[in-house]
Amino acid sequence: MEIKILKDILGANEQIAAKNRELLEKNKVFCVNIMASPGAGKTSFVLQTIKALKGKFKIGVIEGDISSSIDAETVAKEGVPVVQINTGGECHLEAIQIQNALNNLPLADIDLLLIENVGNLVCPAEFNLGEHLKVLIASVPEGDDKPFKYPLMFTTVDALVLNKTDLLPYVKFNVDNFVKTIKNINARAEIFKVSCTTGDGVSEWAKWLKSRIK
Ligand SMILES: Nc1nc2c(ncn2[C@@H]2O[C@H](COP(=O)(O)OP(=O)(O)OP(=O)(O)O)[C@@H](O)[C@H]2O)c(=O)[nH]1
Ligand SMILES: [Mg+2]
Repeated sequence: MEIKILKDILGANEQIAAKNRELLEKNKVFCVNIMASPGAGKTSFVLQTIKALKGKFKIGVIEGDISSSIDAETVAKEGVPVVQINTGGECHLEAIQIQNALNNLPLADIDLLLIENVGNLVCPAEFNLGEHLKVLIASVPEGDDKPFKYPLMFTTVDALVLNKTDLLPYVKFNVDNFVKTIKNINARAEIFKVSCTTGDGVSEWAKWLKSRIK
């Protein structure tokens, strides 16, 4: 019985996600769903991506959080349109919330839409939003064993960004093993090593994203 309920929720979500994708394509908007655990650096990564690409694309942002508009306020300072979704307790964004947010964004004036999902390494992976790309940010202080513990998230994404590489001298984290593990469980994922604090590696990510948009 429980399984049936879950199927119904996911089925309804898929239908709305497909509608979101239609609306995005009608407006020529490329959409990226950014997922990660709390504090991995999603907002910092959104800011770095805006900085790297704002001369080339008109960017919009959807911020997902259980509560507060802290991240939306931070991103709005970059002068891009932002909508904050508060889930009120849910640990992930769903397609219906994105549908609502899309109705509140100037889609005709956006080429690239970045969605910051709710900080969580499990639930967001189960819900398609209508996005073109799913990106996971893993960060050095979380440890290099996370692909084994949260496999769905790591196997679902199109790109894996290892953030906070500036902390590598201080934290036990084997980058080579981590990369090897990702390649084993998700061979198609592009892997980027970045520091959102120093800006290291961001240009490689921006270049790849640009190529995907075109
Ligand atoms: N050293 C270091 N700190 C970073 C880096 N990127 C982000 N941080 C710090 O990590 C903390 C969390 O960053 P956020 O960008 O807010 O992370 P988030 O994933 O958006 O967090 P939530 O939205 O709360 O889940 C902040 O103190 C950032 O300054 C990095 O590359 N290196
Ligand atoms: Mg954030």
